[in-house]
Amino acid sequence: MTGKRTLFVTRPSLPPLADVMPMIEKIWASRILTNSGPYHAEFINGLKSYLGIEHISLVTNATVGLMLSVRQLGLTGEVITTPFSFVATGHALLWGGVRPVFVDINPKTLNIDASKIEAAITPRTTGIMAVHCYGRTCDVEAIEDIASRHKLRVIYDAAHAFGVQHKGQSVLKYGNLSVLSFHATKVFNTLEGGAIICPDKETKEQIDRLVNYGIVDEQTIETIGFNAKMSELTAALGIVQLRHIDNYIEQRRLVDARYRELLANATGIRFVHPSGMAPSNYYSFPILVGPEHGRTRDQLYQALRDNDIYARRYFFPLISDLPMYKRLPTEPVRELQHATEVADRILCLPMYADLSAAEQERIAAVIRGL
Ligand code: T4K
Repeated sequence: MTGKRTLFVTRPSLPPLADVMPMIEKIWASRILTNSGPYHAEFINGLKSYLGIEHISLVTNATVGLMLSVRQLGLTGEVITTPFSFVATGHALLWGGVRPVFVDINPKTLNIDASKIEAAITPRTTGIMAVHCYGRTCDVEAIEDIASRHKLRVIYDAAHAFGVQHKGQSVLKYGNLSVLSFHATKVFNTLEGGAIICPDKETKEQIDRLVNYGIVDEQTIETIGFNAKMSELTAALGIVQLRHIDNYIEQRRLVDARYRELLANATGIRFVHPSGMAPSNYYSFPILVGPEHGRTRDQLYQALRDNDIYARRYFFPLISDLPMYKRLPTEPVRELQHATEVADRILCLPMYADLSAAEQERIAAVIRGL
C-alpha cells in the first residue's frame, strides 16, 4: 500500500472470505435463506457456548432488539436511562411510547450513576435502561437492588459488551433482558445484527414470536410482532466470526496497551478506562481532553481530521440534548452535569484489530502536537 491510509474510528474485522464461501454455497443450494434456518440455529448454539448464556434470540440489529425488549417487558410511563449513549438507546424508548428520564453518569465509568436513580423514580416509572458504555460494566448490583425494591424491570443495552465478564460470569446475565449489537462497528460483527439475551426458555419463546410478527403457527398470531429476523447469510458469517473473536480481542488489547504507552504523559489527556481493565473486549479507546491540553476537544478532533484521522465524539451531543428529547419535561440540567462535561471532552480514537504501531504513532504525534 502506498501512502498513509485514512484512519477511521473503527474498521470492521472480517474472516477470510474463503471460510465463508462454503456456507454461502450451501445457502444457495438449499434455498433456505431466512426464517430460522439451520445456520440461525447453529449460530445461536455457538453464541450460547461462547458467551456462557442459555437463552438467546437473534435479531436484525440492536435498535430493534431494544424496541422489542421494551415491548416484551411491558414498559410504559417512564424509564430511567443515561443521556450518554448512542441515540438508539433513547429512540427505542420513544418508539415504545415510553418517556426516557435521564439520570447523570458516573464521571469515572461514564455509565449511569446508580446512586442517582432512586431520586428519579416516580409512580410512573416502570423500568431502567442502562448501557454498559464502551463495554464497561454498569453498577449491576446496585441497579439490581434498586429494581427489586421498586419493582422495576431492567434492560441492559449491551451493544458494546460482547464477551464482557463480571465477577466470573457473563455480564449479559444481569437484568431482565440484555441486548447485543453485531453492527459492523462492533468488536464482534455480522455486518448488521444483534441478539436479545433472555433469562429463561419461556421469555425466549415469546421474544422469538415478537421477532416473527407474533406468529405461533400457520393460523395463530399471538401478538403484534415485528419482523426482526436474522437471515441465514448473517448467521453464517456469525458462525465464522466466532472462530476469530478471541484473536480480534487480543489484537485490540495490544492496540489499547500501545495507546497507553504512546500517550502516557500527553498533556491534558486522560484515559477513561484504567489500564488493563479486565475483563474487557476493548471496544473503544476513549480519552478525555482536559483544559490543560491547550486545545479544546473540538480543536483536537479537527487537527486529527486534518491528518486523515477520523476520531469520533461518541457520545456528543447527549441524547437529552437532541430536539425530540429536549421537548420532553426532564430533570433539571444541573442533574446532568457530569454527562454534559464528558460529552464536551470525549474523543474516541481509532481502535481496531489491524491498527498498526506506526499508525498509532501517527495518531499520538498529532495528539501530542508534534
Ligand atoms: N446502543 C448503543 C450503545 C450503540 O452504540 C448502538 C450502536 C446501538 C445501541 C444500536 O446498535 P445497532 O442497531 O446499530 O445494532 C455507528 C453505528 O451505526 C452504530 O451501530 C453504533 N452504535 C454507533 C456507535 O456507531 P455512526 O453513524 O456513528 O457510524 P458511521 O457510519 O459514521 O461509522 C463510523 C466509522 O466506522 C466510519 O467513519 C467508518 C467505519 N466503518 C463504518 C461502517 C458502517 C467502516 O469502516 N465500515 C462500515 O461498514 O453509527
